[in-house]
Amino acid sequence: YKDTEVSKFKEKKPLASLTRFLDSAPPTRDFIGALRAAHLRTGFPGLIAEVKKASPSRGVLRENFDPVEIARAYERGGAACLSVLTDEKFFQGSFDNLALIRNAGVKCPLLCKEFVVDAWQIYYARLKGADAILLIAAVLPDLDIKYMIKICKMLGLTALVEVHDENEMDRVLGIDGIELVGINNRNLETFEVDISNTRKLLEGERGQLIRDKDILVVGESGLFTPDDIAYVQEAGVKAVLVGESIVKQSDPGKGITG
Ligand code: IGP
Repeated sequence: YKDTEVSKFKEKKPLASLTRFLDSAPPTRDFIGALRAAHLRTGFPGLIAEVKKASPSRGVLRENFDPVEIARAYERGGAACLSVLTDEKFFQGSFDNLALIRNAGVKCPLLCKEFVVDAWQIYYARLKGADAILLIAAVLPDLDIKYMIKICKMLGLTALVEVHDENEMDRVLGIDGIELVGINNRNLETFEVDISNTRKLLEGERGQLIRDKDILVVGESGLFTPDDIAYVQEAGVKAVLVGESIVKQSDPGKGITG
């Protein structure tokens, strides 16, 4: 985080000037509403399509990477929302890509995919046009998650809180005000993907509590085929986050419908 665009910005601008700017920023769009509407309309999980150039486990996924072109293709293909990698170090993403897509008039609400460890990154995401931001339970203590959720609410952003095991799911279910939870099927240490993780974390009492709290669950990572989507839908998700399998297609929009 110390070498990022955000920290350079933070050094130059006092928080007061940033909050003044944010007061006049265009409103955010309803991320969860878009996912629920897509699910109701199609009967399939709402799709968050990911604009991702590269990943640590797979290297470069797409050579001719034009973020706006990909975003438009996803929108045409029927994505409900988009996820834009802003992390530079591991994913070759950028906040510029987020701003470019927002300013190109793409209507799908945008998730900023960043490793958030400092509240400043949330303000910066809002400034660059995000409608939602990722908070990863594996890297944030409960107190930070609570504090960051408050900041998100204040800024009109939706927080997607990501978990990848039972312990993280239980922590997150104990925090008030969480509306959107992502289950990552990728093991963060080994990078191995196992989509049965989604099913495992939604079984029994956990699944019941999630339904009682009306939390929308997103199945994340390693989804490639219609069978994979059907499997996580059966497990209880109403939304999915898909990157690799669609960003690699020559027409990423057709990757969605095909
Ligand atoms: C997309 P995939 O396997 O379809 O490309 O996965 C998304 O779930 C993945 O990129 C992701 C991610 C993250 C990336 C999930 N959680 C956290 C960076 C940080």
